[in-house]
Amino acid sequence: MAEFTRGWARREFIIGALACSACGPQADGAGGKIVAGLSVPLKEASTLPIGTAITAADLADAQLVRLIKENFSQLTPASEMKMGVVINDQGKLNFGAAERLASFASDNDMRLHGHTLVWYRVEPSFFLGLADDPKKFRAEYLRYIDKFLRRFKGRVSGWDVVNEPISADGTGLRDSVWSRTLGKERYIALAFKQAAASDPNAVAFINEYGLEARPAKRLAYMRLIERLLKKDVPIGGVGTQTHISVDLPERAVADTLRDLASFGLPVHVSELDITLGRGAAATAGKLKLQARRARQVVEAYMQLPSKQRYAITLWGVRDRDSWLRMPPYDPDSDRPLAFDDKGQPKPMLSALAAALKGAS
Ligand code: 9MR
Repeated sequence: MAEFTRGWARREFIIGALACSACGPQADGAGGKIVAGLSVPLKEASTLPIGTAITAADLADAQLVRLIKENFSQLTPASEMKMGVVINDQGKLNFGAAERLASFASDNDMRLHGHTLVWYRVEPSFFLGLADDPKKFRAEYLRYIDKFLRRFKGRVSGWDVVNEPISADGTGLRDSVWSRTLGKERYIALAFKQAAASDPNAVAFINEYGLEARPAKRLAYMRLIERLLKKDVPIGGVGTQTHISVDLPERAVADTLRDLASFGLPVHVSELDITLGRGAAATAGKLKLQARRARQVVEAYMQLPSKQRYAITLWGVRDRDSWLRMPPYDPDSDRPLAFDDKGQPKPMLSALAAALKGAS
């Protein structure tokens, strides 16, 4: 994708505590109607890439594969590009599972989105073993990123280079083996610099969750991005996972996307799902509200300048495949995605398709 290059990192960016809606209270307003009964395959309704996330094991599920081929034009490996899968205890890299998903994407004309190089939740024992030798640790860290990016160069449109850098309380930075060994923010800067050197054409994303419901966390994320860009760290795109709830205030997604777009970089709605709430029954009312939230995501995204629209990615296909259905979340009842447990389209799918079609 030539249009998404690192040139973006040099663009003017404005955040201003000032112009940023993360800094103020959120409004609750009225919305429009959902077009009922419209069921167009998502990717046909859309001019922008519509992604989903799957695991390599999912490739054995014929129904899932059919739904993906029909509806999605971009693929994010849910696990297979994470360090926990790729690197063994001796530091040897195994790209077998990542390659299977990359082949599936290319066989089906889908763009591949790389997820994720550096994440506080994955601290491989190989790196933990090097933590008392920061020089070696740093060299291996950079080698890892370099090897990965060079291998997938030309096949990946963008990378989540650093995932979830903001602390759980939303005010500071994550503590991890990466931050402790390489420096609080330095590990992020190093990763982006290496990514730019190893694959200058892939959009290098920073990615975070919880930005819609928690304006203070959004502000911390934006401040971090601002500090890094000011130091010429080549961040190429801004991701918002968008794991949201049906109960989110009406304007929260639009405010978030507008704030994040203020850097002038491509924005990725990178892991969209909409929880009904733990243990909530899937009533018609809840599903309608879910559809309305989905429509709002697309409509808000379409307000961004076209060059900043990288993709909207749903984090899974059928409700039963969602991470929210795994323990310790809600194994029995949540319905966060666009297809139900049987693979049938939900009101959320119609709403997404109608909003994408309306905007095209
Ligand atoms: O959905 C993913 C699940 O299949 C994996 O087991 C899990 C751990 O690797 O990660 C899940 O995806 C997460 C994503 O990588 C980052 N944002 C939160 C997602 C849900 O936990």
